[in-house]
Amino acid sequence: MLDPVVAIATSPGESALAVIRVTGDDCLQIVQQIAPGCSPSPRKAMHVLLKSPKDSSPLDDVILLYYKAPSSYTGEDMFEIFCHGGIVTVQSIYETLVGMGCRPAPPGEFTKRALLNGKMDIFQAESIEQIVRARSQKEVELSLQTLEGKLSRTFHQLHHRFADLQVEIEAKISFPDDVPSDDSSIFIELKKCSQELQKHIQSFSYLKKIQSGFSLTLMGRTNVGKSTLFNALIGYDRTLVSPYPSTTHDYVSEEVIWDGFSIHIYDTAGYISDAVHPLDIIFNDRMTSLFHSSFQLVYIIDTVDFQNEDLALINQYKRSNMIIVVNKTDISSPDPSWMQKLPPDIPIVEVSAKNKTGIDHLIHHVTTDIRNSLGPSPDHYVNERQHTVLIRIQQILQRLLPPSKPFLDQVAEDLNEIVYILKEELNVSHSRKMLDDIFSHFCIGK
Ligand SMILES: Nc1nc2c(ncn2[C@@H]2O[C@H](COP(=O)(O)OP(=O)(O)O)[C@@H](O)[C@H]2O)c(=O)[nH]1
Ligand SMILES: [Mg+2]
Repeated sequence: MLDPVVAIATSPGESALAVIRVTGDDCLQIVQQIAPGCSPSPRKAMHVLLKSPKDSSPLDDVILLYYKAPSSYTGEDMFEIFCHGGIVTVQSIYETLVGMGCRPAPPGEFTKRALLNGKMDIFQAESIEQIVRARSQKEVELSLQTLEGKLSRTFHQLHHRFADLQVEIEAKISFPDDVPSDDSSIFIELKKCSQELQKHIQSFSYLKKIQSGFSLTLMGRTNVGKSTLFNALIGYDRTLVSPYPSTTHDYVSEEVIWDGFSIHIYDTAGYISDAVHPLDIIFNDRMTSLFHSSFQLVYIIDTVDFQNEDLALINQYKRSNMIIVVNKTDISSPDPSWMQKLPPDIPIVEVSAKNKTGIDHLIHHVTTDIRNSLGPSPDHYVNERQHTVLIRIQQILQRLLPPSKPFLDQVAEDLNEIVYILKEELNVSHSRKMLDDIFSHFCIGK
């Protein structure tokens, strides 16, 4: 076991509860000094009044959980103290423990110890941070697959395949008379490995897309109900709605999570067709770049006030991932003669933003467009660091595949390098620098 460390595992500020974690050598004796008379049983919650070891003044009324090594997150003796939230109690317990010899834990120290003690491998360790930092449910779902061990199995399988090839080639080079002279099976297997690698490399771009989220911009003439729809979509009254034209200036944005995806919705003042004022011209420029950079454009029409200008703007901004919303259908159904003028290849959704009808239908259209743009979801994904490792291997592999015609000696040499890289990834004793790099991005207490 390593020296004892302590960390506040929850965010600072007022809250019902906070969690303090202690792990390492002597942590049982240390905690017993602030929980006098308490002899904790492993994995059994205990209700305890913590006291200062100096003057026995009360620190807080808490729940203590003791995990005995090796059955703990870190693999060492470990405690979790569930105390009252807020600034004072949490800090006083934390400082008392530091005063008693617990070192403040650096970021990721608990997971780093779990890795060093063989409780998890590097992929699982990284997935924990990915879950904590996830911006969407989809990312959590995929990170949980890595935590469960899918990515570890992928790297192990790749390592086995390359190591088998390595043995086969070494045999061909050392005993050319004893093994078949045809090398084609080796190159077929190398190609298959390269295709497999490519699949995992591509999972990173899937991750990047879901991490950066999607943007949706509401567009349309003034008073068609953009802000009303915006508020209906985000679920509360964020922007001002009024019957007066130009209520919204500039644009406002809010994030929603639909179907596990993070989406930034922009409410705009639309587009000023007769702009002459310099401010209106600047505003139009900003709107235009927002329309172009948005993943999804939602053009809103007022069912009782459909204008030629709507048709002109729709045709001007027509593109994929565009939806036409016919709003205010609580007042009247859309006029069929107008509807037939709309481009037939853009989906149309009828809503009443005021009564919040048709909203689910609109959301369904948006999430379907997101899914279509992403393509099939990978089973799990690689993060940036793992992506760099796979790219490095793929670059080496490319030297061995057509149109190159390498000698077996060259193949053997390159395979040695690939096997070495994969071994380094799977090895429990990673270099200190690699661990420091990885864990420096973690949260404190994780
Ligand atoms: N009847 C009805 N009125 C609506 C609906 N959506 C918006 N409005 C009204 O239309 C006016 C303009 O709405 P607003 O959201 O500010 O439009 P914006 O200028 O496009 O942002 C307000 O008086 C809203 O109450 C709707 O679905 N039905
Ligand atoms: Mg508005």
